[in-house]
Amino acid sequence: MEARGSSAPNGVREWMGIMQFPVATQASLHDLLARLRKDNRDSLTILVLGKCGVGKSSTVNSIFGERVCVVSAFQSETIRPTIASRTRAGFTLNIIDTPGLVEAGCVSDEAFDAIRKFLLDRPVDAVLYVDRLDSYRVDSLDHQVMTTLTRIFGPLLWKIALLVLTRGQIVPPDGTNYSEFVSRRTEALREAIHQAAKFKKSDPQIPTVVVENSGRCATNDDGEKVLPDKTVWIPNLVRNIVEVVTGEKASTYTVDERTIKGSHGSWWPKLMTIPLFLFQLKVVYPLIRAQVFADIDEGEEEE
Ligand SMILES: Nc1nc2c(ncn2[C@@H]2O[C@H](COP(=O)(O)OP(=O)(O)OP(=O)(O)O)[C@@H](O)[C@H]2O)c(=O)[nH]1
Ligand SMILES: [Mg+2]
Repeated sequence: MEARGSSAPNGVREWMGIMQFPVATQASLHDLLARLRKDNRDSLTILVLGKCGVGKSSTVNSIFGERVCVVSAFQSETIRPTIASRTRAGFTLNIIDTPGLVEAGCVSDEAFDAIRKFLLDRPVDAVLYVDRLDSYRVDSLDHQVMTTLTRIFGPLLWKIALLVLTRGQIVPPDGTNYSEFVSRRTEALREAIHQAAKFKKSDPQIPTVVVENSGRCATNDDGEKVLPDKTVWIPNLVRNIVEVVTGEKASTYTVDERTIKGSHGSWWPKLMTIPLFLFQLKVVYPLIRAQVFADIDEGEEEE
């Protein structure tokens, strides 16, 4: 049987970064790769999306275990979509890092355009929608970003998406319990996504994973990076991605010509042109015609 998943580009570099993970993390990752191979997949393509500076590139680097993307605290370093690929034991992992979806306080049309063009004919197996855990509000800009994602890429994008919350090592304000803080932030973002994605009430919630990309992330006795609630987050993130990919709802998302031309989801304005044309033909045109003939008759009578 032919292997499933998006194809690997030629000349892909060996995934050396995996070897710098502690042995326990490496073992978990190898188990997960084996699960994918069992599902007859020899490659995986992950798309990373989110606002500026939320930690998209840092998360890509954390997954690969090496610096494949430029990261900066002070300016947008990711100016166009880029794909990084690494191969390990016959399996290829491709991750597409993208520019921030917000520019100067507004949704960046330029970023959306660049992403949809980049995605043409590049099937995506899973999407990471990245935001910060240490933000307290879901504001109108968040809603705009999510709604624009749905409008441009279609609701299917969210069906293969995971919500990834960076800066997982925070100390919640006002003595709030860590788990409670994570739940409240997660719920607020999930609700906004649920609305923007036009999910039904019965649709499952988007899976959520907390990560900590800082080099100063706490570790457990095995040297694995852990969150304040002791979750070993790198295998947890990859496990969630594997579940999205192998789950019942799994589907490889492709941006087609229709999406590129910007017509996704906007069929109704076109449909509206038909009654408008008929209205002009049957009502406006006869009225104008009658008025013109009336004017001509009037002119002739005056002569
Ligand atoms: N403490 C901490 N800092 C993080 C984390 N993730 C990212 N950062 C920092 O946040 C800043 C922005 O990170 P990037 O990875 O460049 O963010 P980005 O979303 O790729 O940014 P753009 O490409 O500009 O949209 C950098 O200073 C990172 O070191 C995290 O989990 N914890
Ligand atoms: Mg970046």
